[in-house]
Amino acid sequence: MAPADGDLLADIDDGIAPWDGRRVPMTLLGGYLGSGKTTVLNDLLRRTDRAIAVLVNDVGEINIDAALLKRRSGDTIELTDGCVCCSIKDSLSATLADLRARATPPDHVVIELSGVADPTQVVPWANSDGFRLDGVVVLADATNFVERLDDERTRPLILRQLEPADLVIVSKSELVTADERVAVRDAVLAEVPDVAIVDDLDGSLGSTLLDLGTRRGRDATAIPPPSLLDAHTVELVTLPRPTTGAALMDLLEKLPGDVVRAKGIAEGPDGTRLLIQQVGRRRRVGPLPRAEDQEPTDLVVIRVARPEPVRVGLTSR
Ligand SMILES: Nc1nc2c(ncn2[C@@H]2O[C@H](COP(=O)(O)OP(=O)(O)OP(=O)(O)O)[C@@H](O)[C@H]2O)c(=O)[nH]1
Ligand SMILES: [Mg+2]
Ligand SMILES: [Zn+2]
Repeated sequence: MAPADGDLLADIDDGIAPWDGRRVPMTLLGGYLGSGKTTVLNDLLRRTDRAIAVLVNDVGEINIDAALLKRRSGDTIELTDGCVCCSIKDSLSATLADLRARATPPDHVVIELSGVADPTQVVPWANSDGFRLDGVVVLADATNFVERLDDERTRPLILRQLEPADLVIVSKSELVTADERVAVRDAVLAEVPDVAIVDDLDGSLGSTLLDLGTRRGRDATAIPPPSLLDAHTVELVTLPRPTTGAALMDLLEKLPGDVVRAKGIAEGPDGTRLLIQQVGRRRRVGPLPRAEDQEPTDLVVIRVARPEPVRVGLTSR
């Protein structure tokens, strides 16, 4: 049942309180494309024995993150091909209904939001029957946060991601200077003065995600439906099979300069798997451990849309 336009609460709260009224805490993990959400979530799953149900939202047609998380958690649910805060809210409702139908509740639910999601839009689901919001954790990528905040195309989204945060994790702090680290902190605190903030030096702060006990109510209905996904274009690039790390680096070099995020799993020599990660201009191609489980994928390429779309000769489909 699709909600009417702008009627955010129409399809939540099915009216059946599951699990004898117990409410499972839910963490919303947000932050811009490539900021480190999956990395910190993987770290959490590595460190805990708790039965955590993980919902992971990738805006592309293929869910690379789910492949990366499945290695850690048996309970990973994919929300794919759209953004969970706007274009695929129905999928989220259906997924939560499936969880409610389970005889045994998970200990905790973590949703990795898409990199273009506004967490506030998802808060009503986190407080729907059977669940309660535990916290909103937002990643700020130290290598590009100030740049994204200053860029008028990405600033509105960055602000909407920051506003509801209970905790901001400044990721990739080890890649910047101490002065730059301070600049990121200052920039965050200038926008949300009262927020808790921690520096993550190596993606190892997973255990800070849980049990925050959120600090305030958030009025999602007061916020207009977002068009943040619309501000980005998602394309798929077919990768040669098999290929090599060097060939992939070459391909990444040739992508347009306005690519903000690219990721995919390629078939390397001898059936190995190569994980491709690009965030802004920073790119890495490396072997994917436990590769036998993962099918190769196309390369998901996300760009900030411009008023006049530029055709760049990507073989998208
Ligand atoms: N050096 C360093 N690299 C990091 C850190 N956190 C994440 N990365 C790298 O940044 C890239 C993107 O990380 P992800 O965890 O996939 O980011 P994400 O926010 O889940 O990305 P999307 O889901 O696509 O929005 C990967 O290559 C990570 O290895 C960190 O703290 N330090
Ligand atoms: Mg991710
Ligand atoms: Zn959205």
